[in-house]
Amino acid sequence: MPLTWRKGMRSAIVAACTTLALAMAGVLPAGPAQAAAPPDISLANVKAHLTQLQSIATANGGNRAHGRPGYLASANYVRDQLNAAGFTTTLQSFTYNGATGYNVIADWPGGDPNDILMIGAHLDSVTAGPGINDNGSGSASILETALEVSRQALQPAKHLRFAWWGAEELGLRGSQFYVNNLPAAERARIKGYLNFDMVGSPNAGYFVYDGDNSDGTGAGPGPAGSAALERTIQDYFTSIGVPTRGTDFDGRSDYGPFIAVGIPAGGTFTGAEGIKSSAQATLWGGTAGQAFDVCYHRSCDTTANINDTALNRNADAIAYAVWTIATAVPPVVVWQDTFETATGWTVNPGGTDTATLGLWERGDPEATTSSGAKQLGTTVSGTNDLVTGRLAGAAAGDYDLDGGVTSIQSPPITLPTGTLNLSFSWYLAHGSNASSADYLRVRVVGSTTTTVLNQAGAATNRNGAWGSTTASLNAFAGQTVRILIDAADASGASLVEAGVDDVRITR
Ligand code: PHI
Ligand code: ZN
Repeated sequence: MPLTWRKGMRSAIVAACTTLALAMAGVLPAGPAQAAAPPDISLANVKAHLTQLQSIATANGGNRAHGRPGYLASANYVRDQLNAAGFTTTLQSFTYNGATGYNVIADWPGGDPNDILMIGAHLDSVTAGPGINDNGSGSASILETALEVSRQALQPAKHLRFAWWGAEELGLRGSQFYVNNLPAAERARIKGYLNFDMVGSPNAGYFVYDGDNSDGTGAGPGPAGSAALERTIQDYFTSIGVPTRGTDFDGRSDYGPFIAVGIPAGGTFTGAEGIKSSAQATLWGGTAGQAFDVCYHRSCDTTANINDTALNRNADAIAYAVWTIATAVPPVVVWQDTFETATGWTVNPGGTDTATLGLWERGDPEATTSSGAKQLGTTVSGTNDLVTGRLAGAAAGDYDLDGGVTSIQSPPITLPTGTLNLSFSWYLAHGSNASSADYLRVRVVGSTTTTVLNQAGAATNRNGAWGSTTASLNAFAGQTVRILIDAADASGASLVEAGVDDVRITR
């Protein structure tokens, strides 16, 4: 970044950053949380780290910039604290602009190595000043959070990895180097990245990265899972009664390289050179018509350039997110059927079915097409699924569902108590000769009956495509239930096909 800000520069940078290709694939984080109680992070401790970073800058020409001695001293300060607290640390070096830069990477031993939550902040300043808000604030907040993980001897379900990035101010150089050098297998293990860049701005706003693109501005949504990270952070601010607003994934901080490879991201931001509007001043207090951080990238970004309230709230939000996400108990599969083997499903359990052809069966389905895919020859997992007549026949209308209703019932399933979810994959396909009387329906039958899927046909062409449905089974906790699936071609001869696969109940 140039040292002086010129009119129009931000929009130019935003445009450039927004054109970065953002891979949108990703893996959702584990489901419902049952987290360990998040701690209150000590503001005094966070500020003590800022005092140290200020002293480092003061002793090294007034900055902590890439390639300057104040940067390496900052990296060593952070790393020493983490080593003493039991983290496994790495000083990852890279070269940029003819100077050596460093990322500090700190792994907390334990947790699922295939389910990593990363938390990062850039540790470099610009050359103009000590960079205490930008980004001593994020660096100190995640450092104190990591030290609290150690004090509590936290045993999270997820593996925790903290990172302090070098050369962010020169274009995300450290985080880009880290992501570029991750082996593909290791990249796939990182299920989420939380970024904290400027979290103590003197004229603070409370911004949360807009993972779901609910604001509809700038870049699109983050990779799948980003919305859940945004919600978790928002939950904390809601709990303390502080309203938040979204901030676009414009690519101006170290989440950029992560979302570009499909890793879900989230985080907070209290504002930089942008001007606080009067609406924002009404919402949060502070001064309308003034920058969130008047000392952004200036020599006055010192320990005097910190809003303690904003810093305190954000440090606590970081700990809340880390504890909530990393200690969430991953859902346990209570029961599942992938239909690879016979487990005791019963066709026509009530003896009242009227279908004459295409009755439910378990098997290896043959594909049919008629104005597009109808019966799917592929399953969601393995070779077999539940299908309305697995054979294709000579024409799509052979072995499709005809004549009325076909039903199939699972064996009895004894549910434990607790928070239960049912999920399954399904499709309904029909020709334009079908009608709204045709359907695919899935019900759960216990002491009461709940319909979890009721997909009606229509007099239009609908191609077969696997989708999935999730429903709560909390109302059936502790009961023995059966899953009842029926499909109907109820409006005279028309082309109707249906399939179900991977029925799973998790707690
Ligand atoms: N976060 C700094 C530096 C920066 C600008 C980094 C643009 C990346 C990009 I793309 C800033 O916003 O000024
Ligand atoms: Zn900056």
